Amino acid sequence: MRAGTVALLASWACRAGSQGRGGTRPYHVQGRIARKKAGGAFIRSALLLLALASVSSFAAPVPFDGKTFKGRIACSADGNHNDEDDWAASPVALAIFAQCGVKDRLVHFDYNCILPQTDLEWEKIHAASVLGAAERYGYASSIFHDCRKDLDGAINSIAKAINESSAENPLYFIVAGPMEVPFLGIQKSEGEKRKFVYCISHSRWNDGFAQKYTFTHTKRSVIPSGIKWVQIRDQNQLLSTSPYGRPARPEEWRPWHWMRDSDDRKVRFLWERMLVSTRADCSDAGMAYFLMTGDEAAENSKLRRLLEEKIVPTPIGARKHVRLETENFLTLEGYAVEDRNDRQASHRLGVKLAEKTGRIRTPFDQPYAAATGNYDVDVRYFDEKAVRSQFALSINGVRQSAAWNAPGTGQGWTTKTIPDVRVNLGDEIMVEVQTEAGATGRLDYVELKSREASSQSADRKK
Ligand SMILES: [Ca+2]
Ligand SMILES: [Ca+2]
Repeated sequence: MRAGTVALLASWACRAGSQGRGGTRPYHVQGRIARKKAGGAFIRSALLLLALASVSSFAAPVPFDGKTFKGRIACSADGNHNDEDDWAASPVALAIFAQCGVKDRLVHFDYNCILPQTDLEWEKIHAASVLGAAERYGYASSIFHDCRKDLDGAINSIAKAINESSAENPLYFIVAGPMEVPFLGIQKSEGEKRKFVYCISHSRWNDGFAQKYTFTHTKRSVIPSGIKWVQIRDQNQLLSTSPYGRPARPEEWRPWHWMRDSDDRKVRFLWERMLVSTRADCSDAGMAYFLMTGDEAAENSKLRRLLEEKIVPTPIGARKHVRLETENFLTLEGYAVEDRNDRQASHRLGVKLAEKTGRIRTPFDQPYAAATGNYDVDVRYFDEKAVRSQFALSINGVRQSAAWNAPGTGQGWTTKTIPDVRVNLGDEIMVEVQTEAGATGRLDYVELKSREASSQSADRKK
């Protein structure tokens, strides 16, 4: 199902006049313009604009092309309670940036960011990890902030980094701890700068949804303010070789022996910090690897290639699959985030109706995504027994298929695929729901799956 050609042209015409990726885009207006001005002259001028516009002006936000990093990087890590894994993950993340040659792009790094509880000994050990890696890999010490010693410094540093952002100089903010400190920094920043900030997360814990802690804020405290949320897959699956809650066993250490046996003292330091953590887990560093590559599947061998063999990976350009968690949509209308720790739901989070009807909307603005692409779009929704719900997907206000009904057979999470949907960066993705009384209209995610191998390779060359 293809968006109307005219709407598409109008969309392109509007985009050509906008001020780059971060410009305000009148999503709904685009559809209306399309319908009103579908005359030949308009189409001709739209085609002309399309022809004249350089491809690069719509280029995908590819933060790193293997040589140059476009924008800046900030990180917030915990490590002072709950899990020792950041004692290893923080140094590995710093090693990844340094080995990619972008350490001057890191403008903020706060650590020990769990505020409700702490452990003084853990704070010291994590500080030794962070500052030890900073010294060995040659970072400026002024960008590092211990949240337990200088919370104001951490908050002011985040706000400063955000305030210096623009469409040409975005901030990629890796969230490797809960949301309290990032929230305080974001709250202190200038509101109109937040749309140039991409928060990257891979876990519901970091998103602020923890069972054993009472956090005041979650990612929803910042998403409606215009922060872009980038949820990559759970990095524990590939980068943690021992489970949470107990020390690693000998066979679980084995995959990391290349660190132990390295000729590079900096790499041996990473091994030492992993040993100290007792956990064979640097999963939060997977977000740093993603930021350098667009690859959501960082694994041991890829880290070895970069950190030990010093081979900088070629970024993938545009991701073939981009999953947008519904809980991260910019605008929830009649909807609220639902945290019932549902292991069947992606990231164990979703949204459900707070009213009888509702819709969720978000601009498609993700790093390592094609500027324009044709996708099969999965919408994952919940089928409830004996209750009817109807769902519909729209791009820029244009329906992409007939609305579909949940079967009402109680089969639970169900995926509807809408084939061949054209989506440009900046387009608004919307899911609308109508239900009978008592239905929840649960939604888990919307996933864009590229159909275009040819355009993927074209994007890779950019
Ligand atoms: Ca962490
Ligand atoms: Ca979800």
